[in-house]
Amino acid sequence: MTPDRFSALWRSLEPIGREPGTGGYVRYSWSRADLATREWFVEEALDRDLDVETDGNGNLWAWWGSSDAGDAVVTGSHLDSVPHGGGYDGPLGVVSGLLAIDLLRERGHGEPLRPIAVAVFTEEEGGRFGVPCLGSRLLTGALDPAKARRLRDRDGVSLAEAMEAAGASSDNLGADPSRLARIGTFVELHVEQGRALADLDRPVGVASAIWPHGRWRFTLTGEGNHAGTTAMADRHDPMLTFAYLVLAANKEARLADALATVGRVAVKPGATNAIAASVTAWLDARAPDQSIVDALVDAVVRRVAERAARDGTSVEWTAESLSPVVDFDGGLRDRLAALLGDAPVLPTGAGHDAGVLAAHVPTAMLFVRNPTGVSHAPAEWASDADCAAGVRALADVLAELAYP
Ligand code: HGY
Ligand code: MN
Ligand code: MN
Ligand code: MN
Repeated sequence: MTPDRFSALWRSLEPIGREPGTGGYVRYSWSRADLATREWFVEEALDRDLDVETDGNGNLWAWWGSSDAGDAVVTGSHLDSVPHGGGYDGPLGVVSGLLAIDLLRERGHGEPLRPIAVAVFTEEEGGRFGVPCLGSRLLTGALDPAKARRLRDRDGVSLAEAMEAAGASSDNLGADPSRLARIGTFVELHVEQGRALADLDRPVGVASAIWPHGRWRFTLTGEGNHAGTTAMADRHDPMLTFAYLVLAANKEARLADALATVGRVAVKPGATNAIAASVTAWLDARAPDQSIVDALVDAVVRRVAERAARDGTSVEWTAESLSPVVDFDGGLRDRLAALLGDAPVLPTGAGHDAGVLAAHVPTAMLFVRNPTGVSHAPAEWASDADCAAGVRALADVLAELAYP
């Protein structure tokens, strides 16, 4: 597997959903760009004589070999992006899965004793409907399908309406135990979202754990009024409370050696000449340990409530999605690290479908070096040479697991 071989397949996917100018990606689930990436995947899978299925949750599965023994070796990742995100987060795992099958065949491997599948999980980023790992959470029963059906995007379109508009039925959303039972192991290859491999000067690593993390929605309510006729002393401006929320999250995270981000905000009415009536803000909090996340959120809520009392505003908050810590299967992790020439073993603060699957099947993750360390932004990058090394590593892992 050469860098050019990797690049040839990569370049066929790369332009889909990329914004001219910024180079960022907008690939929201069930959008036109998403449908184009789905079409790309199905075509590439059929070109490889893989059996392609779309499950009731909209996840795609491309199978090499079939058996009901429940020992399938599944790889893959996701194709959706955060708004204006990078191009490698997700797609690298999907492209690498397809190329790893090519490489196994070139090495002379016939149909695997344990079926191999490349999976594409839908709405991993939660970029459109707000709940990350939507497809894998529905598959595993971690998310109530009725609640999922009602999730709405920024334009008020529900998941059910978006699926139907895309020609997909939302009637079969929900846990799929028989499909889950087919999976023996899940191995997700992903671009590293950090610089650990760059600092170690290694192209491929193995994940040890995913930090616990969650998303909280804060609704700050004040009094809308005219910007030109309301004295400063008479205002109850939720933007002040919002500014304090951002500062409190930042301060508490630094104190706790944790990570807190307020990356999304919605202001109503959102007029230049009107004092905001309400502000909705989303907090993303992460740390190596659940108790640190809990303490951080408690401290932020407490400080914002105190500030709201001073501003004459009110604050309501709710947890939108929580991902507990994931310690990957140590046996599988150590076996793969050894198989890959004592590859570095490292934790990640990013969430993944592998984190959801890990509660049900032995799961591992491979990381590919990202020299910029940047992710969820257009600067996210991996070299063709490192991506080709990732494909070779994934093929070694699939050979180890699917040809016992
Ligand atoms: O948010 C995350 O960590 C993941 O990239 N969805
Ligand atoms: Mn991501
Ligand atoms: Mn990802
Ligand atoms: Mn006016």
